[in-house]
Amino acid sequence: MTFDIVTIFPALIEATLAAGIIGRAIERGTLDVKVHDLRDFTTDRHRVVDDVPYGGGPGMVLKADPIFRALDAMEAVRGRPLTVILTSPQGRRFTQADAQRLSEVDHLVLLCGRYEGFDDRVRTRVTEEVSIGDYVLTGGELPALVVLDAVARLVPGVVGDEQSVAEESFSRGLLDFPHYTRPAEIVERRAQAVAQRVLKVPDVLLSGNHAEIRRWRKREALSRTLDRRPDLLDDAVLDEEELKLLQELKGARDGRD
Ligand code: JD8
Repeated sequence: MTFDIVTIFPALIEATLAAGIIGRAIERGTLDVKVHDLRDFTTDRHRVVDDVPYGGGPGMVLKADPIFRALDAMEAVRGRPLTVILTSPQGRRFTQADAQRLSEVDHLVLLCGRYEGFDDRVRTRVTEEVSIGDYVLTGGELPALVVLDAVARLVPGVVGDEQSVAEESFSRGLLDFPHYTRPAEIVERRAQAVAQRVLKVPDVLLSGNHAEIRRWRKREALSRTLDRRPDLLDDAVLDEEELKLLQELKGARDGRD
């Protein structure tokens, strides 16, 4: 899969993409990410990408013309219409379902805004406008990286273990179960503590009983989801065992409150 990212901060994008799973997928050629400096698509001597807003007011607006030139150049290379994603606070909320859907296309353009955003006429070339959440950021680079990360990790071959991607609980609509690694006991030593505590790994995980472990993980994932994100249960895809466990957990909970 290929991503073209247009930004006035190419170094920020490149540094982030060099690390971790995405970085390795780029090295292997499973992913191709081209980062374009918006200033390379200006035509004036000072490479100006922004201007004052019509109607007055504070802040600057990204000019439409460099964006149009960047998109025209990419379209000429690809030889077909582009799928252009714009990240902005005005976008629809970006979800895992969007990541899933976009991972099936073979090329995406991500436009990163700054300042007060783009000249609105840029939107004539935008396929989808998405927001990553309800908080205010200073620009579109971090949102574009979030979208790329969520989409790219669903592309076959990017994450080593295909099975873990398919089974991970968020894509099934649940929160993850708790994870532990060695040692089996940690003696907590805190300067102000009256007594020392021993932090143990749940016995079931050391039991070697894989049917029991699977069931415990299901229960924990459901319990956490019920506690922290009950809204997710409305759309979760649950098997028969999970539905039964959920009824039990809800029953135990009603007994308490
Ligand atoms: C793109 C410019 C900053 C936005 C004036 C300061 C997404 N969830 C999200 N929060 N913020 C963004 C986002 C913010 C951006 C740009 C995305 C380009 N800004 C602007 C409008 C008000 N500021 C985002 N996705």
